[in-house]
Amino acid sequence: MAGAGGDCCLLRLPDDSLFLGLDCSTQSLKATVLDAGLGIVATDSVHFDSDLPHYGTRGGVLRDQDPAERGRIVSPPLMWAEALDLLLGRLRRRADLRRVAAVSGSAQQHGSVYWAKGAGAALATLDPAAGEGLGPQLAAAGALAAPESPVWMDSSTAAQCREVEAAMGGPLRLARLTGCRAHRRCTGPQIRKMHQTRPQVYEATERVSLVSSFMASLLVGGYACIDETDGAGMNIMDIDTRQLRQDALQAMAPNLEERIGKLAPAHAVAGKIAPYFVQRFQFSSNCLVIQWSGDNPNSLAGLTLSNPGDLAISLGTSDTVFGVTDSPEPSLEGNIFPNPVDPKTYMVLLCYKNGSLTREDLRNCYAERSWDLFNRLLEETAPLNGGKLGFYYKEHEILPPLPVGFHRYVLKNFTSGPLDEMVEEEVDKFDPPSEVRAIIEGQFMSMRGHAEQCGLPVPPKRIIATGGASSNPTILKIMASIFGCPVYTSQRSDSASLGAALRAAHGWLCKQQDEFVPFSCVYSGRLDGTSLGMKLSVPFGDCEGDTELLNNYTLLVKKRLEIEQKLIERFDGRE
Ligand code: ADP
Ligand code: XUL
Repeated sequence: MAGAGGDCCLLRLPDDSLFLGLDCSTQSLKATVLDAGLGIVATDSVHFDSDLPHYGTRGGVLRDQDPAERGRIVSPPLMWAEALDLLLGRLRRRADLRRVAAVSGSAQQHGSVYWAKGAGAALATLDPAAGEGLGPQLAAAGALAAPESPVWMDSSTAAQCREVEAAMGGPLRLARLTGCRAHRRCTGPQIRKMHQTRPQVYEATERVSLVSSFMASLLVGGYACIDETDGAGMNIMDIDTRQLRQDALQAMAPNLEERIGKLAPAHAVAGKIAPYFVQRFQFSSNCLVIQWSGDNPNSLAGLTLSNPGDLAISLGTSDTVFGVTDSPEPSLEGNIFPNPVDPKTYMVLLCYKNGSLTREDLRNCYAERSWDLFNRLLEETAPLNGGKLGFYYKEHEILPPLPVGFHRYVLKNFTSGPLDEMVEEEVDKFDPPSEVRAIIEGQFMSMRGHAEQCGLPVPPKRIIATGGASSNPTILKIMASIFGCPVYTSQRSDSASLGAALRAAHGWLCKQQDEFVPFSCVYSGRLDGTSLGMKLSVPFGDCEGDTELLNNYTLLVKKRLEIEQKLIERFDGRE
């Protein structure tokens, strides 16, 4: 038996088995299928806007134009259900789903799904023989109390966040108890808002799922638990004991505990796959569904991040920065989540709302909608951008908390310091190449400054970059210069669905052993030459001038944080 400290080498995944990982992210549902040697057998994806246009989403979401609910951003859960049918239908042509021993998943964090009374029973009786798939069957059964789920981008809960923080003894106390202050996207304040503004929905709700447990519920044909890792993004779980806190539940909404159900560890089995999937897609009836979790925790697993000196940066719809720690110190800026593959450690995470979609907007505006031209403009401009600093908030930003707006400054004495002689002048616009460099440099400078403040390793030993924009080497080069370390990437930029596939294998092994086994048992000795291999994308320190440039960025980072602070004071509380 290979217990927590035992010999992993004795554990094997059966030779003919496959492990399926899904990632229900903001813009798409993606899949990675791994074989027992951790080679990638198939990948596929469904893009919500283009593959399921009848839901009318842009970037996977719908925006409420009602000024009374400024910042409301939602997605239709039936779209995610329909995407699951569509993706599995495509995937079965590429992989033998009968061989899938376990499936697990990843999903955008914080989003809440409101199941109607009786939905648990409807889930158990989904009909594989019906011409209609999951979406129409759930709709016909009236399974949802709300047709729209507020997602992580929603920022309409400012009032609820204030109320919750006041009830819990202030933002820092709430962060220390639950892993983060009441950020607007956190599920607890979102549920509170549903209870206050749509009481009929809350009353009709039998169960609240996260996006992760919603998808797992479809797969097991009944309510799946929320996992302890994704559950930490709700403000209702005690970050030390991983139990729901009565005081926090009460601060959100009445009778919430019965609507949340129990929490489960991320490596636990949620159940066997439901007959609907066995008959419709030929899964084996023994296929295990391992608890789903959040996309950032799954990325952490997919990048096999375990070294405290490593920093991961994900450039997806959101930009996130995260690392592993065994002594978390909750702060007002970041989030602490339990590590989904190691019960002894935690992940520290910073989240930016203005990630890829804001970069795309600037690309469309200044680079003729082309990443190639965008990169050429980056290459034509000099590092430090002639002292031009840009702040681009197409969406209400999480970090720093600032309303929609673009702010541009030109600094005098930007290379020589000292800081108080580096004076900024606000301007209306830059030339197009400088705009492009300003958004990229600005984001990495902000990440570096805030990572340091949250106790993440700066400079890191190395950065592992992931997410859609990590496929862009010109962007990664700027990341290396600003952080002062080499940047690595994995074979595929979709570490979340890869992480989910690895977690499926991990959960399967834990079930076989009847106890938790170290995650490294899944990949021990196989980091190179498999889907997990990392490659050095950008070295650091080899070129003359690297260190001098880094010192200049160090000064600019300080200046940027100073300007950010002034902006926060200027826009104090404005929506
Ligand atoms: P998510 O999983 O959060 O939905 P992804 O990680 O799939 O998002 O990233 C999608 C984003 O990747 C797109 O919105 C796009 O802007 C960005 N992207 C794709 N290719 C490039 C590129 N070459 N350069 C910069 N960004 C890119
Ligand atoms: C993390 C967060 C985002 C979403 C995006 O706290 O809100 O990264 O998980 O998918």
